[in-house]
Amino acid sequence: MRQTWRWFGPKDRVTVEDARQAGVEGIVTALHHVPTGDIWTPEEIEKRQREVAFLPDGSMSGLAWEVVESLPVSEAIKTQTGDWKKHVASYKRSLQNLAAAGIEVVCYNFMPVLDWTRTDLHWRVKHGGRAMRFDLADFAAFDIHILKRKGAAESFSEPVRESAAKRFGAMDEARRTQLAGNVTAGLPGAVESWSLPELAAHLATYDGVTPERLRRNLIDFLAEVAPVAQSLGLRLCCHPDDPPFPLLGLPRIMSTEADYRSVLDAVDVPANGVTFCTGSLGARPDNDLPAMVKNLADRIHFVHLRNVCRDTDEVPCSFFEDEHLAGQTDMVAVIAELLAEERRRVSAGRADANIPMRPDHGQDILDDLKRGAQPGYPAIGRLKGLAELRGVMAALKHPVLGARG
Ligand code: DNO
Repeated sequence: MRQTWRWFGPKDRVTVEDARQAGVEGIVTALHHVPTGDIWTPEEIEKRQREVAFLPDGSMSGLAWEVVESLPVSEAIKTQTGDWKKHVASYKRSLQNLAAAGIEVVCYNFMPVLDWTRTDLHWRVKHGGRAMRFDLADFAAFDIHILKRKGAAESFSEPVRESAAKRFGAMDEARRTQLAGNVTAGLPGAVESWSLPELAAHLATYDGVTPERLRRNLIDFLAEVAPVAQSLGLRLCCHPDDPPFPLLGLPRIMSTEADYRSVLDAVDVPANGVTFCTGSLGARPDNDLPAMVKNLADRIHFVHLRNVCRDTDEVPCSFFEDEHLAGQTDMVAVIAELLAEERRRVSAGRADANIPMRPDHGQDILDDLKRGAQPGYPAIGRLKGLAELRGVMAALKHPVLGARG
């Protein structure tokens, strides 16, 4: 697998030089500053390519921008309202500009209103480091008591509602503000950040948008852009919902294998593919991740490897981001399936046999606790994850093990 590393651009406190020392082969980034719906121009793309290729002292980094994460899909496209047709046209143009710049893999998501969501960004784990956590009772406390969304209480079970009321009662003002900020202010890479009234207004735009409707809108979008991507030699890959269940009464439609299957089959071109994120999909006990890799294999264009530990086996549930080889996802089995797919691609003569992966998220450990990098994207925690994953890949590819297995 091709080892890549997410970089948020010049403001990222984990630099391209750091990525180089981590030993990665390529960079994953985006033009986070371009408003959603606008065209990514050749000039802006080239500028970011230079920022990746050259270190501050003017020497070459030896790294290139290989994967876009993300080329965001506007709310207008998701709801098919307002300027959505114009945004689709801009999206196609951005794809053309990326292809002309030599970038082939483009990740996006189709989560309404919120991208990934956590209630704690620096939750203390047993070893004293910090990790991200999604706590269902805290989330319910936000939804019912802070946002005060109509219908919120009914979206949770009675025990969760009760814990939420207790939690909310015990929270001081600072924690309430922090919790609201964690949910609404947009985590790294998320394109939008809302105030509470703005969030409520955006939620209202989904009144009457059923999961079936949202899926149809995604398919309509892909019917437009996937053939363009295909003709340009690009690979589009949809990131799963994170967490993989509905929140705030919004539909979520990319949470399971069946969700992916229906969308891949509906627009049946190789460029319509999957970002296989083990951390997102792993937050549902009914997702069998190694089996999902096997079944979706030929359309997996990009991989995020990380692990979660769920508190219970219910959907929805609370979870925290565990170490890459801990948690409930059988990471060795997932990687074995991915390597098997790479071998199949080699035999089929596919040019995309080396699938880009990145160590996704990491716990804050050691000096990460002082660096103040983007939540979930520390230097050392990610490097530790990458080192462990690299060990698994090396072992699984070793001829001795291959011969025995
Ligand atoms: C979180 C990320 C997501 C992802 C987008 C892709 O760490 O994996 O924000 O970048 O959902 O569109």
